[in-house]
Amino acid sequence: MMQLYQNPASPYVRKVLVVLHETGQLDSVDMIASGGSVVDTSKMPLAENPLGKIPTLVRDDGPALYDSRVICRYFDTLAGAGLYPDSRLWEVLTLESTADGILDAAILMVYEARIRPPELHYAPWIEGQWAKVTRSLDALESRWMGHLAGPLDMGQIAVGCALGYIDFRHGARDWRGERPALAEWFAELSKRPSMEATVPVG
Ligand code: 99T
Repeated sequence: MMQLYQNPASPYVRKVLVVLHETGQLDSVDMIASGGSVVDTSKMPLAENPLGKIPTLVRDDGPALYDSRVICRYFDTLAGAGLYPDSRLWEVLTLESTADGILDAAILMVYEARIRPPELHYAPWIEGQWAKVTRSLDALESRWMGHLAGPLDMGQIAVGCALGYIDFRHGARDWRGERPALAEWFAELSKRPSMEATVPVG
């Protein structure tokens, strides 16, 4: 049985869980509770993933897989689910990269506040991270809505997980006001059972 090191607060883990839901593979994975940070690696799968991050997937027949992009594509391939259609592969991968970049910035903001001592907090750095998020959301609103309206693919799943994480950790910052199309799209996506079952907690 494969083992997925995971935590219900992690949006990268959520990408994998949504893929498992959407492709009917939940039963093929044992969920291993994990978590931590760069300063607390005691529950991280360090032997399997030297980066000390989750998600990490341990397989019976080969090296462990990481990161979320690799694991999601692996499960898509196992199921032949078509979440990376050839006809728009580069768009899907770039959309997933955009969503993951939003997450990277949003999480660095959380780590800055949670891990670094208050006297070392640097407001321009925090707002620079948030500017990455808002520029990316603007790009989604102005350039990607046509793609988002199409059949479900990995780019859409990643964007859904990114928006869910902004609500979860940065709920005080209103991202919907100036982006009505994206907000409406996210409200619809959130009704999918795979999204409802994986709402972040922690
Ligand atoms: O950075 C660390 O040392 C530990 N952090 C993580 O493991 C986070 C958990 S989300 N995961 C990643 O950074 C994975 C990124 C990778 N590129 C991927 O898998 O796509 C924790 C969120 C929270 O607690 O708010």
